[in-house]
Amino acid sequence: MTRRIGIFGAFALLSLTFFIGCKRGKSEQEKTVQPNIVIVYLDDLGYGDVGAYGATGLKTPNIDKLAKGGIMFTDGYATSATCTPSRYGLLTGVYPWREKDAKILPGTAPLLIKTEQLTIPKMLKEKGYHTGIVGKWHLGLGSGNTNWNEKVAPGPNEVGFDFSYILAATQDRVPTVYIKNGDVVGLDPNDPIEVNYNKNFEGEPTGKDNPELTTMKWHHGHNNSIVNGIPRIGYMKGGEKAKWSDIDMADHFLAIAKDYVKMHKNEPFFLVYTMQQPHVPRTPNPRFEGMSGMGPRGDAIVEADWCLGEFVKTLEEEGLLENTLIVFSSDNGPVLNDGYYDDAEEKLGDHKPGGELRGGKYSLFEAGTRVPFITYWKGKIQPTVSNALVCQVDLLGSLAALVGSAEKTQDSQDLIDAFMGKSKTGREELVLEATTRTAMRKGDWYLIPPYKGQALNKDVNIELGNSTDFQLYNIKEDVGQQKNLAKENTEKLQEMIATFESIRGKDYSNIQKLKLK
Ligand code: NG6
Ligand code: CA
Repeated sequence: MTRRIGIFGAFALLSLTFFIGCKRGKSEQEKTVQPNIVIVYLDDLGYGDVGAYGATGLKTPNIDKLAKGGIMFTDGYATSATCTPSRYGLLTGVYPWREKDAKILPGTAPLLIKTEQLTIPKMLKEKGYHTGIVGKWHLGLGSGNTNWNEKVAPGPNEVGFDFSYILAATQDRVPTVYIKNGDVVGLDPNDPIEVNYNKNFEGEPTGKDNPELTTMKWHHGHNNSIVNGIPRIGYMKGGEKAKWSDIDMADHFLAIAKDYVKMHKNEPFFLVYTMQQPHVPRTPNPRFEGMSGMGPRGDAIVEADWCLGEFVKTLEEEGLLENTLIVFSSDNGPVLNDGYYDDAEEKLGDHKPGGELRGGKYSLFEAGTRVPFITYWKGKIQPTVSNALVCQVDLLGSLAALVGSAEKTQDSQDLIDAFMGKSKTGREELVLEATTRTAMRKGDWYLIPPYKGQALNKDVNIELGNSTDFQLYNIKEDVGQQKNLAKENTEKLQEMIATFESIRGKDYSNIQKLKLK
């Protein structure tokens, strides 16, 4: 009897296991979409800087290849018109204006993302991904008073990246060294690094006092410590051997990004490859010099395009291209003179870095945040042009949906169907930020609330979008935002204000008594 039950029991158990096994096998199969995911992110590349987006004077064959072989978004946005907030929005899926410290950070700023906060790499790690970042960081490091001669933490590795190889802030800010998983690369312990953003170190030359030591001249800002002949923002002493070579930076990051791919090709990986081009100081490798005919800014874009081509070639050679989703974009719009005399304005010719859009980097007008935005997945995404309204803040929610994660945030929408080309519907509205001011796009309409402050930043020669009146534009009919319809179309204005305030709250303007209210 016992034996019969035993046999029966064993049989039942076996069938149950088989049944569960089948079920698990099936559901696992259903949800195993685990492509590699790569975000290629440029710094200050404008909407009009790419051939596929209309540039004629500047050749960007490799970006164009992605645009033509994938989805070219005409209405894709960064969350902000400057770097730090945009990167914050991209990685956390949270609008940067919700975080009061999400402003352009000095090289000594503490880590902006909270270590307990959700990020894309954390979400993907949960799903079995290996995660890496190579290139510009600019989201702060450490907890304040960083000692660059010890482990620099918390940083990228504490907010979800298994591997990081970064420059701390920007190419024009000290410290001018690479940091690998928290360690300054090539640091000689006998030559410690000191960094200060307020005070120079005694006896150290500066761009301001020693112009004879500079090979690149500063126009505004950028007159502190001199590294490789380039005057920077902030003071730095020591770390001679660890200092980067500016003209080799693009090659250097490319080599690290390629190695990362080769090293992790046998597991799903997520790589954020953040190039420093065409941010200032523009230091394309001499082999790109003169290639654009537009001076260093154009040459740096040609160089970045080449880097992208080489990187994609590596994916192809490793047999990964058909199993890799590539997202290409820029952190904010274009600027010509961002603090150095480098012929960007003088040699521009007919080229329009922002295309037909008004404004540029730092601006609440469209060229500040509307940027090239492409998704590419060979064999999976059918080439098309999409006018879906999409934003980098949506990548968290969308990639979560792609890999079957339930993670989400308040601001990040699941637009995976738009990113995969299954739908041309994006979000309904989007709040955009530029140096703590905010505006909103909804449908074809664009609202800029009143803000105090200069209308034109004369240093960079960019219209910032400030006005004491509300501005309302129909960007379908008036892509260059020339005709303010706020007084003509009060009904639309009120509707836009209502939506804007429902997201943003009422405390958004630096003008106390808002007009028309
Ligand atoms: C500004 C710098 C500019 C650039 C920018 C950050 C001055 C006068 N200007 O403060 O050159 O570094 O910060 O750019 O210092 S971003 O793309 O990283 O946001
Ligand atoms: Ca930038």
